[in-house]
Amino acid sequence: MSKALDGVRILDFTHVQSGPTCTQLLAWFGADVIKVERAGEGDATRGQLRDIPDVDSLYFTMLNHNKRSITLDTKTPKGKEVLEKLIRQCDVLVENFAPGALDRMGFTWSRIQELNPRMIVASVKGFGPGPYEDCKVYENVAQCTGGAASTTGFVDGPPMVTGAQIGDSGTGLNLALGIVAALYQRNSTGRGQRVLAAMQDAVLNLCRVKLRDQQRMERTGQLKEYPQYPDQPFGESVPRAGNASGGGQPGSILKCKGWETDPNAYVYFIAQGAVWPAICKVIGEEGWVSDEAYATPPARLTHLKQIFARVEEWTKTKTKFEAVDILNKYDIPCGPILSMKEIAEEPSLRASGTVVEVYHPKRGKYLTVGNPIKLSDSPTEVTRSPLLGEHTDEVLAQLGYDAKQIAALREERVI
Ligand code: CAO
Repeated sequence: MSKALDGVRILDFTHVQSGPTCTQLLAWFGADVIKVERAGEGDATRGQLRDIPDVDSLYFTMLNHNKRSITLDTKTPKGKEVLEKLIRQCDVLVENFAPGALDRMGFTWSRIQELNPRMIVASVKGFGPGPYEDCKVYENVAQCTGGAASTTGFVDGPPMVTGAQIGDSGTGLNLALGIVAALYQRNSTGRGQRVLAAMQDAVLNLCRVKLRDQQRMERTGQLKEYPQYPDQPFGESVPRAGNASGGGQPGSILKCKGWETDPNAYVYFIAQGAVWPAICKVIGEEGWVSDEAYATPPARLTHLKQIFARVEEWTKTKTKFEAVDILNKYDIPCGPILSMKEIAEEPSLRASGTVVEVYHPKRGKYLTVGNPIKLSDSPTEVTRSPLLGEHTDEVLAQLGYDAKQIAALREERVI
Protein backbone atom coordinates (compact mmCIF):
# COMPACT_ATOMS: atom_id res chain seq x y z
CA MET A 1 0.00 0.00 0.00
CA SER A 2 1.29 3.50 -0.77
CA LYS A 3 2.17 5.91 2.01
CA ALA A 4 0.88 9.45 2.54
CA LEU A 5 4.33 11.05 2.18
CA ASP A 6 5.76 8.71 -0.47
CA GLY A 7 8.34 10.60 -2.54
CA VAL A 8 9.06 13.29 0.09
CA ARG A 9 12.77 13.42 0.92
CA ILE A 10 13.80 14.76 4.29
CA LEU A 11 17.33 15.86 5.12
CA ASP A 12 17.33 15.20 8.83
CA PHE A 13 19.77 17.23 10.89
CA THR A 14 17.91 16.64 14.11
CA HIS A 15 19.25 15.27 17.38
CA VAL A 16 18.12 14.48 20.93
CA GLN A 17 14.31 14.38 21.16
CA SER A 18 12.34 17.32 19.76
CA GLY A 19 13.55 17.22 16.15
CA PRO A 20 13.78 13.41 15.90
CA THR A 21 10.14 13.13 17.07
CA CYS A 22 9.15 15.22 14.07
CA THR A 23 11.20 13.39 11.47
CA GLN A 24 10.21 9.98 12.86
CA LEU A 25 6.58 10.94 12.40
CA LEU A 26 7.25 12.02 8.80
CA ALA A 27 9.06 8.70 8.21
CA TRP A 28 6.07 6.82 9.63
CA PHE A 29 3.93 8.58 7.06
CA GLY A 30 6.26 7.34 4.33
CA ALA A 31 8.86 10.08 3.82
CA ASP A 32 12.45 9.04 3.05
CA VAL A 33 14.30 10.46 6.05
CA ILE A 34 18.09 10.70 5.77
CA LYS A 35 19.59 11.40 9.18
CA VAL A 36 22.95 13.18 9.02
CA GLU A 37 25.31 12.48 11.91
CA ARG A 38 28.96 13.05 12.69
CA ALA A 39 31.19 10.00 12.16
CA GLY A 40 32.31 8.28 15.33
CA GLU A 41 29.81 9.90 17.70
CA GLY A 42 26.50 10.48 15.96
CA ASP A 43 23.43 11.74 17.76
CA ALA A 44 24.44 12.16 21.42
CA THR A 45 21.45 10.09 22.52
CA ARG A 46 22.93 6.95 20.93
CA GLY A 47 25.21 6.79 23.95
CA GLN A 48 22.99 8.31 26.64
CA LEU A 49 21.10 6.31 29.30
CA ARG A 50 22.37 3.06 27.85
CA ASP A 51 20.99 -0.18 29.26
CA ILE A 52 23.33 -2.42 27.19
CA PRO A 53 27.03 -1.51 26.79
CA ASP A 54 28.03 -0.29 23.30
CA VAL A 55 24.52 -0.69 21.91
CA ASP A 56 22.38 2.25 20.73
CA SER A 57 20.27 3.35 23.70
CA LEU A 58 16.50 2.98 23.84
CA TYR A 59 16.44 6.77 24.00
CA PHE A 60 17.90 6.84 20.48
CA THR A 61 16.13 3.84 18.99
CA MET A 62 12.70 5.00 20.15
CA LEU A 63 13.09 8.34 18.35
CA ASN A 64 14.70 7.27 15.10
CA HIS A 65 12.71 4.45 13.57
CA ASN A 66 12.18 4.16 9.82
CA LYS A 67 15.12 6.50 9.04
CA ARG A 68 18.37 6.06 7.13
CA SER A 69 21.63 7.23 8.74
CA ILE A 70 24.61 8.74 6.99
CA THR A 71 27.76 10.09 8.57
CA LEU A 72 29.04 13.38 7.23
CA ASP A 73 31.28 16.13 8.59
CA THR A 74 29.49 19.15 7.20
CA LYS A 75 32.21 21.54 8.35
CA THR A 76 34.79 20.20 5.87
CA PRO A 77 34.81 21.47 2.24
CA LYS A 78 34.13 17.99 0.85
CA GLY A 79 31.40 17.42 3.42
CA LYS A 80 29.81 20.70 2.34
CA GLU A 81 29.87 19.49 -1.27
CA VAL A 82 27.96 16.36 -0.31
CA LEU A 83 25.53 18.41 1.74
CA GLU A 84 24.93 20.76 -1.20
CA LYS A 85 24.01 17.79 -3.37
CA LEU A 86 21.63 16.54 -0.68
CA ILE A 87 20.01 19.97 -0.37
CA ARG A 88 19.43 20.04 -4.13
CA GLN A 89 17.73 16.65 -4.02
CA CYS A 90 15.65 16.87 -0.83
CA ASP A 91 12.35 18.59 -0.12
CA VAL A 92 12.78 19.49 3.52
CA LEU A 93 15.73 20.17 5.81
CA VAL A 94 14.84 19.69 9.47
CA GLU A 95 17.17 20.83 12.25
CA ASN A 96 17.19 21.52 15.95
CA PHE A 97 20.71 22.77 16.44
CA ALA A 98 21.46 25.48 18.94
CA PRO A 99 20.54 28.89 17.46
CA GLY A 100 22.84 29.97 14.62
CA ALA A 101 24.59 26.60 14.11
CA LEU A 102 23.29 26.10 10.55
CA ASP A 103 24.44 29.62 9.60
CA ARG A 104 27.85 28.99 11.18
CA MET A 105 28.09 25.84 9.07
CA GLY A 106 27.64 28.10 6.02
CA PHE A 107 24.09 27.08 5.20
CA THR A 108 22.09 30.27 5.66
CA TRP A 109 18.51 30.52 4.44
CA SER A 110 19.62 32.52 1.40
CA ARG A 111 22.35 29.98 0.54
CA ILE A 112 19.86 27.11 0.82
CA GLN A 113 17.40 28.99 -1.40
CA GLU A 114 20.16 29.46 -4.00
CA LEU A 115 20.76 25.72 -3.97
CA ASN A 116 17.10 24.71 -3.97
CA PRO A 117 14.33 27.33 -4.00
CA ARG A 118 11.75 24.61 -3.31
CA MET A 119 13.40 23.54 -0.07
CA ILE A 120 11.52 23.89 3.20
CA VAL A 121 13.78 24.56 6.19
CA ALA A 122 12.15 23.54 9.44
CA SER A 123 13.64 24.33 12.85
CA VAL A 124 12.96 23.65 16.47
CA LYS A 125 14.38 26.29 18.77
CA GLY A 126 13.93 26.83 22.48
CA PHE A 127 12.43 30.28 22.00
CA GLY A 128 11.02 32.43 19.25
CA PRO A 129 12.34 35.98 18.63
CA GLY A 130 12.92 37.85 21.90
CA PRO A 131 15.29 38.03 24.85
CA TYR A 132 16.05 34.30 24.96
CA GLU A 133 16.25 33.49 21.25
CA ASP A 134 19.96 32.65 21.39
CA CYS A 135 19.67 30.21 24.29
CA LYS A 136 20.07 26.45 24.23
CA VAL A 137 17.05 24.67 25.65
CA TYR A 138 16.15 21.22 26.92
CA GLU A 139 12.74 19.79 27.79
CA ASN A 140 12.37 20.99 31.35
CA VAL A 141 13.52 24.52 30.54
CA ALA A 142 10.66 24.67 28.04
CA GLN A 143 8.20 23.31 30.59
CA CYS A 144 9.34 25.99 33.05
CA THR A 145 9.22 28.88 30.60
CA GLY A 146 6.02 27.82 28.83
CA GLY A 147 3.78 27.90 31.91
CA ALA A 148 3.60 24.16 32.63
CA ALA A 149 5.81 24.04 35.74
CA SER A 150 4.27 27.03 37.53
CA THR A 151 0.80 25.50 37.12
CA THR A 152 1.68 21.86 37.88
CA GLY A 153 1.96 20.38 41.37
CA PHE A 154 0.21 20.95 44.65
CA VAL A 155 -0.80 24.21 46.30
CA ASP A 156 1.80 23.91 49.05
CA GLY A 157 4.62 22.45 46.92
CA PRO A 158 7.21 23.80 44.49
CA PRO A 159 6.67 24.11 40.72
CA MET A 160 6.69 20.68 39.10
CA VAL A 161 7.57 19.37 35.65
CA THR A 162 5.44 16.65 34.10
CA GLY A 163 6.56 13.25 32.80
CA ALA A 164 4.97 13.96 29.42
CA GLN A 165 7.67 15.44 27.18
CA ILE A 166 5.52 18.29 26.01
CA GLY A 167 8.48 20.55 25.25
CA ASP A 168 10.32 18.06 23.07
CA SER A 169 7.82 15.64 21.57
CA GLY A 170 5.09 18.30 21.74
CA THR A 171 7.18 20.73 19.70
CA GLY A 172 8.16 17.96 17.28
CA LEU A 173 4.48 17.39 16.53
CA ASN A 174 3.97 21.08 15.84
CA LEU A 175 6.97 21.12 13.52
CA ALA A 176 5.70 18.09 11.59
CA LEU A 177 2.38 19.80 10.99
CA GLY A 178 4.16 22.98 9.89
CA ILE A 179 6.22 20.97 7.40
CA VAL A 180 3.20 19.22 5.92
CA ALA A 181 1.40 22.60 5.61
CA ALA A 182 4.47 24.12 3.89
CA LEU A 183 4.66 21.16 1.49
CA TYR A 184 1.00 21.71 0.65
CA GLN A 185 1.49 25.44 0.06
CA ARG A 186 4.51 24.68 -2.14
CA ASN A 187 2.15 22.87 -4.51
CA SER A 188 0.68 26.26 -5.47
CA THR A 189 3.61 28.63 -4.92
CA GLY A 190 6.46 26.39 -6.09
CA ARG A 191 8.53 27.87 -3.28
CA GLY A 192 9.92 26.54 -0.05
CA GLN A 193 9.68 28.48 3.19
CA ARG A 194 11.00 28.47 6.73
CA VAL A 195 9.04 26.72 9.48
CA LEU A 196 9.80 27.55 13.11
CA ALA A 197 8.42 25.72 16.12
CA ALA A 198 9.64 27.16 19.43
CA MET A 199 9.52 24.92 22.49
CA GLN A 200 8.23 27.69 24.79
CA ASP A 201 5.39 28.34 22.33
CA ALA A 202 4.49 24.66 22.09
CA VAL A 203 4.32 24.28 25.87
CA LEU A 204 2.29 27.46 26.27
CA ASN A 205 -0.07 26.28 23.54
CA LEU A 206 -0.70 23.12 25.56
CA CYS A 207 -1.18 25.25 28.71
CA ARG A 208 -3.86 27.47 27.21
CA VAL A 209 -6.40 26.53 29.91
CA LYS A 210 -4.08 28.10 32.47
CA LEU A 211 -3.89 31.34 30.48
CA ARG A 212 -7.70 31.16 30.42
CA ASP A 213 -7.74 30.74 34.21
CA GLN A 214 -5.28 33.60 34.72
CA GLN A 215 -7.74 35.95 33.06
CA ARG A 216 -10.80 34.48 34.82
CA MET A 217 -8.99 34.92 38.13
CA GLU A 218 -8.01 38.51 37.41
CA ARG A 219 -11.63 39.32 36.60
CA THR A 220 -13.37 37.49 39.44
CA GLY A 221 -10.66 37.10 42.08
CA GLN A 222 -11.10 33.35 42.42
CA LEU A 223 -11.30 30.01 40.63
CA LYS A 224 -14.06 28.04 42.24
CA GLU A 225 -13.06 24.65 40.86
CA TYR A 226 -9.51 24.94 42.25
CA PRO A 227 -8.64 23.23 45.56
CA GLN A 228 -7.73 26.62 47.08
CA TYR A 229 -11.39 27.62 46.96
CA PRO A 230 -13.04 28.56 49.28
CA ASP A 231 -10.47 28.35 52.12
CA GLN A 232 -7.31 29.97 50.74
CA PRO A 233 -6.72 33.34 49.08
CA PHE A 234 -5.70 33.53 45.43
CA GLY A 235 -2.57 35.54 44.59
CA GLU A 236 -1.64 37.37 41.41
CA SER A 237 -0.92 34.34 39.27
CA VAL A 238 -2.95 31.26 38.51
CA PRO A 239 -1.95 28.79 41.25
CA ARG A 240 -1.08 25.09 41.09
CA ALA A 241 -4.26 23.06 41.14
CA GLY A 242 -3.12 19.63 42.27
CA ASN A 243 -5.19 17.08 40.40
CA ALA A 244 -8.22 19.28 39.87
CA SER A 245 -9.76 18.97 36.44
CA GLY A 246 -8.66 21.56 33.91
CA GLY A 247 -12.12 21.68 32.36
CA GLY A 248 -15.61 22.79 33.32
CA GLN A 249 -16.44 19.51 35.09
CA PRO A 250 -14.77 19.07 38.50
CA GLY A 251 -12.52 16.05 38.85
CA SER A 252 -9.95 14.50 41.15
CA ILE A 253 -7.64 11.53 41.66
CA LEU A 254 -9.07 9.20 44.29
CA LYS A 255 -7.60 6.27 46.20
CA CYS A 256 -8.70 2.76 45.37
CA LYS A 257 -8.35 -0.58 47.14
CA GLY A 258 -4.67 -1.35 47.66
CA TRP A 259 -3.47 2.28 47.60
CA GLU A 260 -1.45 1.71 50.78
CA THR A 261 1.03 -0.50 48.90
CA ASP A 262 0.40 0.12 45.20
CA PRO A 263 1.48 3.65 44.13
CA ASN A 264 -0.92 3.51 41.19
CA ALA A 265 -4.07 2.20 42.89
CA TYR A 266 -6.00 5.34 42.03
CA VAL A 267 -8.75 6.40 39.69
CA TYR A 268 -9.47 9.74 38.04
CA PHE A 269 -13.08 10.61 38.77
CA ILE A 270 -15.10 13.37 37.12
CA ALA A 271 -18.21 14.69 38.80
CA GLN A 272 -19.91 15.47 35.50
CA GLY A 273 -23.12 17.45 35.97
CA ALA A 274 -25.07 15.32 33.51
CA VAL A 275 -24.63 12.15 35.58
CA TRP A 276 -24.90 13.62 39.08
CA PRO A 277 -27.95 11.45 40.00
CA ALA A 278 -26.03 8.33 38.90
CA ILE A 279 -23.00 9.38 40.98
CA CYS A 280 -25.21 9.83 44.04
CA LYS A 281 -26.75 6.39 43.43
CA VAL A 282 -23.39 4.63 43.09
CA ILE A 283 -21.99 6.10 46.32
CA GLY A 284 -25.27 5.69 48.21
CA GLU A 285 -26.03 9.38 48.68
CA GLU A 286 -29.36 9.59 46.84
CA GLY A 287 -30.36 12.46 49.12
CA TRP A 288 -27.77 14.69 47.41
CA VAL A 289 -29.79 14.64 44.18
CA SER A 290 -32.43 16.97 45.61
CA ASP A 291 -30.47 18.53 48.50
CA GLU A 292 -30.05 22.24 47.64
CA ALA A 293 -26.43 22.16 48.81
CA TYR A 294 -25.52 19.55 46.18
CA ALA A 295 -28.24 19.59 43.53
CA THR A 296 -26.65 22.05 41.08
CA PRO A 297 -23.08 22.38 39.73
CA PRO A 298 -22.59 25.90 41.24
CA ALA A 299 -23.81 24.67 44.64
CA ARG A 300 -21.43 21.71 44.50
CA LEU A 301 -18.39 23.92 43.91
CA THR A 302 -18.31 24.94 47.59
CA HIS A 303 -18.45 21.27 48.66
CA LEU A 304 -16.05 19.67 46.21
CA LYS A 305 -13.58 18.44 48.86
CA GLN A 306 -16.39 16.85 50.83
CA ILE A 307 -17.91 15.30 47.69
CA PHE A 308 -14.63 13.80 46.54
CA ALA A 309 -13.90 12.53 50.06
CA ARG A 310 -17.24 10.75 50.04
CA VAL A 311 -16.68 9.27 46.57
CA GLU A 312 -13.24 8.17 47.74
CA GLU A 313 -14.80 6.29 50.65
CA TRP A 314 -16.53 4.28 47.92
CA THR A 315 -13.56 3.94 45.53
CA LYS A 316 -11.37 2.70 48.41
CA THR A 317 -13.62 -0.37 48.61
CA LYS A 318 -12.91 -1.27 44.93
CA THR A 319 -9.81 -1.89 42.87
CA LYS A 320 -9.26 0.81 40.23
CA PHE A 321 -10.50 -1.56 37.52
CA GLU A 322 -13.61 -2.55 39.51
CA ALA A 323 -14.37 1.12 40.16
CA VAL A 324 -14.00 2.00 36.49
CA ASP A 325 -16.21 -0.93 35.41
CA ILE A 326 -19.01 0.16 37.72
CA LEU A 327 -18.72 3.88 36.90
CA ASN A 328 -18.65 3.22 33.15
CA LYS A 329 -21.96 1.35 33.42
CA TYR A 330 -23.48 4.66 34.49
CA ASP A 331 -21.56 6.73 31.90
CA ILE A 332 -19.65 8.47 34.68
CA PRO A 333 -16.38 9.77 33.14
CA CYS A 334 -13.39 8.17 34.84
CA GLY A 335 -10.12 6.39 34.14
CA PRO A 336 -7.70 4.13 36.03
CA ILE A 337 -4.22 5.48 36.77
CA LEU A 338 -2.24 3.08 34.59
CA SER A 339 1.37 2.31 35.45
CA MET A 340 3.92 2.14 32.63
CA LYS A 341 4.10 -1.63 33.27
CA GLU A 342 0.35 -1.96 32.75
CA ILE A 343 0.50 0.16 29.59
CA ALA A 344 3.39 -1.89 28.20
CA GLU A 345 1.42 -5.08 28.75
CA GLU A 346 -1.98 -3.84 27.56
CA PRO A 347 -3.11 -6.07 24.65
CA SER A 348 -5.36 -3.47 23.00
CA LEU A 349 -2.48 -0.98 22.68
CA ARG A 350 -0.39 -3.69 21.02
CA ALA A 351 -3.29 -4.58 18.70
CA SER A 352 -3.76 -0.96 17.60
CA GLY A 353 -0.05 -0.43 16.94
CA THR A 354 0.20 2.24 19.64
CA VAL A 355 2.78 0.07 21.43
CA VAL A 356 4.92 -2.05 19.13
CA GLU A 357 7.66 -4.62 19.54
CA VAL A 358 10.67 -4.02 17.29
CA TYR A 359 13.66 -6.22 16.55
CA HIS A 360 17.11 -4.63 16.58
CA PRO A 361 20.16 -6.65 15.49
CA LYS A 362 22.27 -5.53 18.45
CA ARG A 363 19.73 -5.26 21.25
CA GLY A 364 17.15 -7.87 20.25
CA LYS A 365 13.48 -7.13 20.89
CA TYR A 366 12.28 -3.98 22.58
CA LEU A 367 9.06 -2.05 22.98
CA THR A 368 8.39 1.36 21.57
CA VAL A 369 5.51 3.67 20.86
CA GLY A 370 4.01 3.37 17.40
CA ASN A 371 2.41 6.13 15.37
CA PRO A 372 -0.28 7.77 17.51
CA ILE A 373 -1.98 9.04 14.34
CA LYS A 374 -3.70 6.37 12.29
CA LEU A 375 -4.36 6.95 8.57
CA SER A 376 -6.63 4.35 6.99
CA ASP A 377 -4.86 4.53 3.61
CA SER A 378 -1.33 4.91 4.97
CA PRO A 379 -0.69 2.33 7.67
CA THR A 380 2.50 2.65 9.70
CA GLU A 381 5.00 -0.18 9.94
CA VAL A 382 7.62 0.64 12.53
CA THR A 383 11.09 -0.51 11.44
CA ARG A 384 14.20 -0.35 13.59
CA SER A 385 16.43 2.70 13.91
CA PRO A 386 19.56 2.73 11.73
CA LEU A 387 23.03 1.97 13.02
CA LEU A 388 25.39 4.94 12.81
CA GLY A 389 26.23 5.53 9.15
CA GLU A 390 24.46 2.35 8.04
CA HIS A 391 23.26 3.99 4.83
CA THR A 392 26.20 6.26 4.02
CA ASP A 393 27.39 4.29 0.98
CA GLU A 394 23.86 3.73 -0.30
CA VAL A 395 22.94 7.44 -0.10
CA LEU A 396 26.25 8.62 -1.60
CA ALA A 397 25.80 6.15 -4.47
CA GLN A 398 22.33 7.63 -5.06
CA LEU A 399 24.00 11.07 -5.23
CA GLY A 400 26.32 9.75 -7.97
CA TYR A 401 29.49 8.95 -5.98
CA ASP A 402 31.31 5.79 -7.08
CA ALA A 403 32.98 3.30 -4.75
CA LYS A 404 36.42 4.87 -5.17
CA GLN A 405 35.18 8.36 -4.32
CA ILE A 406 33.32 7.01 -1.29
CA ALA A 407 36.47 5.24 -0.09
CA ALA A 408 38.42 8.49 -0.48
CA LEU A 409 35.85 10.44 1.55
CA ARG A 410 36.07 7.78 4.26
CA GLU A 411 39.86 7.93 4.20
CA GLU A 412 39.70 11.72 4.69
CA ARG A 413 37.21 11.28 7.57
CA VAL A 414 34.54 13.30 5.77
CA ILE A 415 32.08 10.44 6.22
N1 CAO B 1 29.12 17.88 10.98
C1 CAO B 1 29.78 18.91 11.53
N2 CAO B 1 29.34 19.60 12.59
C2 CAO B 1 28.16 19.23 13.11
C3 CAO B 1 27.40 18.18 12.58
C4 CAO B 1 27.92 17.49 11.45
N3 CAO B 1 27.26 16.47 10.90
N4 CAO B 1 26.28 18.04 13.32
C5 CAO B 1 26.33 18.98 14.30
N5 CAO B 1 27.46 19.70 14.16
C6 CAO B 1 27.91 20.81 14.99
C7 CAO B 1 27.01 22.01 14.90
O1 CAO B 1 27.24 22.70 13.71
C8 CAO B 1 27.44 22.77 16.14
O2 CAO B 1 28.61 23.47 15.87
P1 CAO B 1 28.86 25.02 16.32
O3 CAO B 1 28.54 25.08 17.78
O4 CAO B 1 30.31 25.21 16.02
O5 CAO B 1 27.98 25.88 15.51
C9 CAO B 1 27.82 21.65 17.12
O6 CAO B 1 27.84 20.46 16.35
C10 CAO B 1 26.91 21.44 18.29
O7 CAO B 1 25.53 21.55 17.95
P2 CAO B 1 24.50 22.04 19.05
O8 CAO B 1 24.97 23.34 19.64
O9 CAO B 1 23.15 22.04 18.47
O10 CAO B 1 24.59 20.86 20.13
P3 CAO B 1 24.73 20.93 21.70
O11 CAO B 1 24.90 19.53 22.13
O12 CAO B 1 25.76 21.89 22.16
O13 CAO B 1 23.30 21.48 22.18
C11 CAO B 1 20.91 21.45 22.36
C12 CAO B 1 22.20 20.65 22.23
C13 CAO B 1 19.74 20.50 22.28
C14 CAO B 1 20.88 22.18 23.73
C15 CAO B 1 20.85 22.51 21.23
O14 CAO B 1 21.01 21.85 20.00
C16 CAO B 1 19.55 23.30 21.19
O15 CAO B 1 19.31 24.19 22.00
N6 CAO B 1 18.70 23.01 20.21
C17 CAO B 1 17.46 23.72 19.98
C18 CAO B 1 16.44 23.38 21.01
C19 CAO B 1 16.13 21.91 21.06
O16 CAO B 1 15.80 21.27 20.09
N7 CAO B 1 16.18 21.38 22.27
C20 CAO B 1 15.64 20.06 22.49
C21 CAO B 1 16.65 19.05 22.71
S1 CAO B 1 15.82 17.64 23.32
O17 CAO B 1 15.64 17.91 24.93
